[in-house]
Parts: sequence; structure tokens; C-alpha cells
Amino acid sequence: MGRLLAVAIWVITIASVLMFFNKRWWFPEAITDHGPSVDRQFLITIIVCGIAFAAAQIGLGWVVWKYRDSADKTRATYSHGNNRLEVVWTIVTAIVFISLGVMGQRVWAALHLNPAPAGATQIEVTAQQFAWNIRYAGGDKTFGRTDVQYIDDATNPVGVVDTDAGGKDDISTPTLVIPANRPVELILKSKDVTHNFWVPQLRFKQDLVPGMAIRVHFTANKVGKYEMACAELCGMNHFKMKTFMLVLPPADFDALVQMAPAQFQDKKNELLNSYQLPQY
Ligand SMILES: [Cu+2]
Repeated sequence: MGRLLAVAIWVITIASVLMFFNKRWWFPEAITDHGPSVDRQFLITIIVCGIAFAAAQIGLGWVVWKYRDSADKTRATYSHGNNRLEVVWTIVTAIVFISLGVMGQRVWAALHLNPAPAGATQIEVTAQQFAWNIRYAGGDKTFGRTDVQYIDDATNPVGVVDTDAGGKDDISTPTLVIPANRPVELILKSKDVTHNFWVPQLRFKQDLVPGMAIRVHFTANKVGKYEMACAELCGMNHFKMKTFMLVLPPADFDALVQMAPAQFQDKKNELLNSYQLPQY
């Protein structure tokens, strides 16, 4: 029985490691400038952790095999551990994980700490149970003031103040449309509970927290249609909270955001239907 258990541990270990090699459930293609750095960091981390995992499981199997129940009835001896071993593996583990943190800090800082480049296209993303409201500033590139008392889920989902000149050409729609190869800054907000912005191809996730306007910036480099989801269990109908992100050639994007609200919606829907989702 002991031998069987040891062999089972080794087989499970080999099968789990092989799953990573055949990349059956791997990421979809990265479409941002920072994507390759994130993927490289992920790969290094998974290799380091994979080696530790495989070594630990092979060792576990070996101990199960060697100390299995046998005819030899000698009593087990108990030890209280080995201080030198404890110190060594604590230090080695600390060095490994601090090194991984240091290696990843540049891409982390580029995404989360550094401000967006000047001239980045600003788009406001307001989450609510269970929908996305994406607001474009329109031709004047100025977002109108908002106030909760103007919120109407059907006609004015983010509560743009109707007397504010900056808001006259603002457009709200459930689809995120961005230009390719140009920096984009999203201003992430929530009307109710914590949600989470996630497009797997962008290689980041960000919470949307009520009362905060969280800014994230990135440059997408591949035109296409991608799925966008809420990655925070935000309530009963969380599963419905998905939409699309459309990455357009810059000229198409510029033409779209200049349009009057009614034309905008028609053109946006036409574009949305003309792109196919990537296969994975
Ligand atoms: Cu949500």
C-alpha cells in the first residue's frame, strides 16, 4: 500500500507538471505593450515554484516509499527538527521571493505607480450591479460634471449634470472602445459595491471601489474584439456582468468619438458586429 501511494504521488506530480508544458490552459495572446514583461515574470515565477513543487512531491513520495509499513517493527524515533535546516530554507525562500519581487517591480510601477503619458485618451468606466457604463468625453474632450441626483439607469447611468456644457456631448455605452497603439487612461469608478475590471489580453486586473476614481493606463497594440468581465464576485447576477472591449485603428476611433450620441451608438454596434472574438 505504501508503495502504491508513493507511485500515485509521483504520477500526479508528473501529470501536473506536464499540463504546464503542453500549455493546454494557457493565457490568450497579450495585446499590450507591457504584456510580454508580465508574461515573462509569470513564466519565471511558475518555473521557480514548479521546481520547488516537483522537488517537494518527489521527496514526499520517497519518504512514503522508504518509511512504509513493513514487517520490521522497530519503533519510530521522534525529533524536534533541525534548526540549521529551518534557517537555511527560510533564508533561501526569502531570497527567491524577494528576487522575484524586485524583478517584477518595473512593470508593476509602470502600470500602477507612474502617471499616464501626456495626451493619453481618457475614458471613464463606471461599474454597477450588473453592468458596465463606459463614458466618452465627446468632441470637446471634456467630461461633464456628474451628480448622483441626476442618475437614471435607463437614460443617464452615471448622472451627467444636464446644465453642464462639458457634458452635452458625453456618451455612455456598455462597450469599451479604445484606439490601438495609443496610450489610454481609464478612470475606474463604481456606483455600488467593489467590482473588478478584467480583459485577460490586457494582462492586468483592477478593482473599482465605490467613492474612488482609480486611474490605470496602457497601450493596446492589436485591433480586435475582446471579452471584458467583472472579476469580483459582486452579487447574485455577477455572471451577467460582461461586455466587450473593441480596439480600433486610431482613425476609426477618432471618427467614432466625434459622432453625435445617436450615430455613435449605431456605428459602435456596426463595428462591434464586424469583428470576431479570438479563438481559444
Ligand atoms: Cu461586478
